[in-house]
This record gives sequence, C-alpha cells and structure tokens, in this order.
Amino acid sequence: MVTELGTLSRRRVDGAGLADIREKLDAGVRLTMEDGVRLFATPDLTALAALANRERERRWGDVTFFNRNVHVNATNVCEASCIFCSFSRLKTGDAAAYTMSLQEAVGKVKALRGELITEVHIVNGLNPDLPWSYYLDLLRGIKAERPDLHIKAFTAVEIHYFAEKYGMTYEQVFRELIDAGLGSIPGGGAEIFHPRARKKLCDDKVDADGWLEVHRVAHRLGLRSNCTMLFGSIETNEERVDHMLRLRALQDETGGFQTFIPLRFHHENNKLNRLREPTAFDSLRTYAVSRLMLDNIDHIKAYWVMLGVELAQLTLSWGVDDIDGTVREERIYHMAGARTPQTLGRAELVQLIRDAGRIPVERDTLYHVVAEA
Ligand code: V47
Repeated sequence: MVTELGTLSRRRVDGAGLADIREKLDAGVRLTMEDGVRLFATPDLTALAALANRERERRWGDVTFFNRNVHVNATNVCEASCIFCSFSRLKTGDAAAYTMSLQEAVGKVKALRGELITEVHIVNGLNPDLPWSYYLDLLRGIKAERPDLHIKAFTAVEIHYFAEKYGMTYEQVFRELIDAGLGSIPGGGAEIFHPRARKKLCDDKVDADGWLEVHRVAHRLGLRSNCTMLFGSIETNEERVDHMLRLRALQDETGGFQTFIPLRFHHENNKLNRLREPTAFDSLRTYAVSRLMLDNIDHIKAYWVMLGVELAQLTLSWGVDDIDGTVREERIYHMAGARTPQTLGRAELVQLIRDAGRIPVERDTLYHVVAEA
C-alpha cells in the first residue's frame, strides 16, 4: 500500500508538468475545472495512474469491492429517444419490445431461491402503458419472495417520469416506493449534464438540474444513491469535468452518493453507430481523473459488463476500488454490442481481483462487508 509517491513516480508526475497538481493533492487542496482539463490532456498515462492510484490506496489500500447481485430490466418500452441507447423500443408491439408480467419479473428473483445474493438492481424504460401499481407490486413481490434482498431500483430519470405521469412530487414517489421496499437508487440516466451535449444525446428526458434534484430529495429522505457519467460519445473533456463538478457540488451538500461509475459508450445498434468507441487509454484516464476530481465520493466503480473483464482489472490501478457484481442477466450493454459474459460467478470475481494484485472484499449495496474472500 502506498500513500507517498515514490521518487520515480514523483519524477514522472513532475516531468509531465503536473507538479502543481501533485502539490495540491499533497496539501489536500481541491482540484479545479482547469486542473481536471489538464489531467485529461496529459499524454502521460503513467503519471496519471501514479496520482490516481495513490488516492485509491490512501482510501482503500488494496481492498477491491464486489457484490452478489441480479439485474432485472422489466421493460424496454421507453418514451424517451436517447440517441446512444440500443436497449429501448418506443412502443409496445415494436420489434424486440418487451414488458415482463409481474410474475415474470418477480420470477427472476424467485428463480434464485436459496442462492446467496444480496441485491437486486432494477432499471427500466419509461413505459407509458404501465400503471403506478406495477412498480409498487414489483417491489412488494420481490420483498415477499426475498425479504433479505436490498432493492436498488429506478434511475432519477424514472423517478422524474413517475412524478410527472402519476401526478406526485419526487418525495411522494419516494415515500410510496420506500414503503413498498425500495432500498436505494442506481446512478443511471445522468449521461452528460452539460446542456450542449445533453441536448444532442437525450433532449427529451429530465435535464441536469432535475436529475440532481431527484438525488437531493432521495438523500434527504435517507436513501443512498450512485452516480454515473456516459463517456466517449460526443462530449468534450471540459464537459466531462463539468459533469464531475456538478456531482461534487451536490455531494458537498448531501453526502448521499456512494459511488461514481463512468460508463463507457458502446456504439452498436444505436444512432451513434458511426462514432468510434473510446479507446482503453481514454477509459483509463477517465477513471483516473474521476478519482482525483471527486474527492468527496468514497468509491469509483468499474462496471465490468460494460468495460470488459481485462480493462476492468486494469482500472484497479487507475483509481477504481469496486468492480460491481455477479449481475446474472444484462440487456442494456449487450444490446449495444458488449462482448462480455452475462454473468461472472463469485469465484471468478475474486480471481480477477486477486490476479490484479488486490484484495477482494464482498460488500452489500451499502458497502457493509459481507465477507473477505
Ligand atoms: O443510464 C445506455 C447507460 C445506463 C448505453 O448504479 C449506455 O450501481 C454506454 O446506470 N453505451 C444504465 N452506456 C446502467 C447504469 C448502471 C449500471 C451498473 C450499475 C449501476 C449502479 C448503474 O447505461 C444508462 C446510460 O447512461 N447506457 N446505453 C450505451 N450504448
């Protein structure tokens, strides 16, 4: 475990023209927009790794978290038309559109009876054909089947949609969902907050202020949440840093975010097919800059499904301390061209963390330690 930069790393960082940023980090001084943009611009990935890894090890040493979870995407019918999305279908009846019955959706959890999982992660499209009771019954059905499971469900975009469609405030939506069994909310739907990029990517869904307000209300009601950033499509590095700073500002206010998850753009089967996907270099530096800019968020997560197992392993030296979980059945990224498996077993997650020279620790959704592997 390293908390001081060795002479060689220090030379590397200073040689890359980042001595002033190193000094700020040494002194616990916050990085600015300009610092973030400079970190993105450096071609010296090794210097960036040295700085980000030091931050990661200062917080967590070699510990790397994972969990045992299952993903449920109950419907892909979605009124929004985000141009990067390969998962959604506009209307019920369109080719490949689906909506699970409650029995089917709860059945995904029922099928795992007796298995040691701790979390169900639910993200859906914005489906105009479902009643409010569908979502409450979904949570109640899962809780009735497995009261021990933590339910992390519905992105801020979905919460905003429920409030508008069913005529409630964010707080009312949350109170009913919490009553039905909601434990926390996932970080999806953030995409890129900057209005220039957001207008192109997802003009017809909740804007940055709305997304942040949903999380503000969630945190006020005692829910923890995650946050994400979709990177590598049409945004600039300035817009990535701007995104991080908006999250950092809300975290200063509420302290409710647990983990930041940069999500690497996938280009198959969507309207951005002509774009190249981000390189490994770009992915690694995005994780590293996130670790350095988001000084008030405890964890940086590399979602292995979307990144690939090998790259996810590498991120563990670029600021990341969490690789998500077993997942079981994934649709959003596989419909966008991900070649990763649908699931990794606990033993495989443990091995991939060990092979990267780190210490695997199984956590629950709220980062309580379940077991040291
Ligand atoms: O909101 C959709 C992204 C998100 C594409 O909170 C895409 O623990 C890249 O948020 N290329 C959903 N990204 C997934 C998500 C998530 C995943 C794992 C864990 C957690 C958590 C949250 O996926 C969407 C969107 O930002 N997305 N399509 C695509 N083609």
